[in-house]
Amino acid sequence: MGWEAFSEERVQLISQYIETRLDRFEQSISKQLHPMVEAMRYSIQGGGKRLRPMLLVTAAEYLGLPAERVLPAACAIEYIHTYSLIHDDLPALDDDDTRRGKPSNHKKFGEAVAILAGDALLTEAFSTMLDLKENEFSAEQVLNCVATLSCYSGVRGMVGGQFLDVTKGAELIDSLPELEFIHIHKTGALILASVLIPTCLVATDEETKINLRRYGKALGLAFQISDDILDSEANFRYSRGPRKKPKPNYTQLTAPGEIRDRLNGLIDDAISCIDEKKGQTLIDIAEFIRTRKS
Ligand code: GRG
Repeated sequence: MGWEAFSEERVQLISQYIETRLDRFEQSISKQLHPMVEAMRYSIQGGGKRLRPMLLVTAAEYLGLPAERVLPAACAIEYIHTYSLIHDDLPALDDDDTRRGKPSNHKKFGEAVAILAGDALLTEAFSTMLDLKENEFSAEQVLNCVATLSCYSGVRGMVGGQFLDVTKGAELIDSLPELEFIHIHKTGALILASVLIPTCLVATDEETKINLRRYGKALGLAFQISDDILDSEANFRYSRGPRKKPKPNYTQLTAPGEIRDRLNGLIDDAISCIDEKKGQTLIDIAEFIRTRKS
């Protein structure tokens, strides 16, 4: 099976699980709360690439775990990612009217509901992660997944990176290491968590763990760099209207050729950590990030 067909099949499997999980959740709560679930569903079904759950499932398969067994963890990571996008679009943060080609959550449901939809996805992520218990993992393994998700999505990871991004301001970030520190946390941490979580679920030798960590770290930063490149190449993509604050960006601190070199270096490094005999899909994902157009 080629990469595209495989990726489509995987995205379908993940999306199907996400929908079923949300349906089950809706059925378990009072009818008067169903509009809350509608706001959660609106963003989670919003046509994202499902990159993080794809990575999680693929890293799990690399370690010998079937995709189906880790779907609760894949769903949890997409919930966290989606909550972060809903909150990032709010007027207090990035003030974006659209997301994934449609009105952002607060434009559709209002700010108060959007804040709560993000909060709900964040909390449900941890409850979803606990569903791993149904797939014959031990309590200790599941707890380690919860600890990893909480570490990389919280202040030590994504939230911390976002805090620095918001409070420092583009004009105060004047060096590449400083910019990369923010990107490694804001965007990279969740991508790294996606490949680390499967290592909590199966006995993994130290060398493989170290290599997967290096792969995830390199890929996380590479993803943000590719995002900056896409931003600078297609102004319309995230055109920053008059309401928006300038964002720290690679293109402001490096020459165009240098950004590409940094991206290529990171992707090559990520690929070098993977055993190509069993990790072709992890390599394909890295190559996708090198050349992605969306
Ligand atoms: C609000 C706590 C909090 C955190 C927000 C990641 C983030 C932190 C904000 C998103 C800002 C942004 C657009 C960063 C660029 C990289 C990025 C995360 C892009 C969106 O991810 P994709 O391309 O999105 O995987 P899809 O829609 O495909 O899921």
